[in-house]
Amino acid sequence: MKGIYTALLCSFDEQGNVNEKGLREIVRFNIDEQKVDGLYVNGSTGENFLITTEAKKRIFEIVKDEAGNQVKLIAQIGSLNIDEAVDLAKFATDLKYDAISAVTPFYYKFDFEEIKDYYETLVDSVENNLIIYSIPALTGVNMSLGQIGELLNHDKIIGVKFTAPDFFLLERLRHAFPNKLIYSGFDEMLLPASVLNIDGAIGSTFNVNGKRAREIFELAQSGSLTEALAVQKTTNDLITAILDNGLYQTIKEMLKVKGVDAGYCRRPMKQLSPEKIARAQEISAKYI
Ligand code: MN9
Repeated sequence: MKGIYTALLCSFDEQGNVNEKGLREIVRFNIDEQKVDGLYVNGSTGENFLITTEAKKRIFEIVKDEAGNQVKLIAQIGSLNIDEAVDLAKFATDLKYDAISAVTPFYYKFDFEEIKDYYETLVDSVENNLIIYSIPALTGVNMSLGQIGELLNHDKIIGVKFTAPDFFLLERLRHAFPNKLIYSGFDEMLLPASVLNIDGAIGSTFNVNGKRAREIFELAQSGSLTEALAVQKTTNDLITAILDNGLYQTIKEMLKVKGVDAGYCRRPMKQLSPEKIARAQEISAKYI
């Protein structure tokens, strides 16, 4: 389960429905062109928190059907509705997803006992392993080393997607849990995370920059830090340009330049203006 995983975008039509043909093309582009090791399905990048349960299931089905066993598949099933999360965990497990992952429950200020109950309920509901999805900047949920450790002590909780700029905590986690999977979640910080011996990375920008991400990760592992930094610098020029123009919308427009029908983002995410579409096309021409 180690390696470079794309946080998969989903293609939606202008009405916000899943565009199956476009989603299949995004899967193919990631496997065939970006050569990633796996796909993280229905995460933030997949606009998971904006769609119905039915759409989430359809996306799990389409991605599994298109990817088969060519790459590893992780299903993000976390939800504030714990019954929905259990239902999705079973659904993805039946489809033979390699692991499930769940975002920390957010919005209400759950205490750790509640967070632990949520994870145990999810992982005990299926014959599958679970990866914690920690993204404090979006959820407001900050767990300590001891708390993450308490979750990781469960046999079937096999790792964490660590999307936080806290390298002290990341190093302590790595040290404390040499046999658990730690994935870096901020693409712009892949090099420093790789230096700390992470097992892989999961990122939105890998939809268009997966090859450079792999270079950074592998160069760091082999100790070629100067070379790795040069690739991270180019990557960060690209990420800066993407973030300035609108994250998911810009990645979708970049994919369209490559012939991938990446579609639209769902409301309330806005559409790009014609000027921003032109800018996304320039970014695509420059970096992919
Ligand atoms: O899955 C992604 N997080 C979000 C990880 O989209 C919220 C990252 O890949 C970021 O999009 C990326 C840009 O900041 O690092």
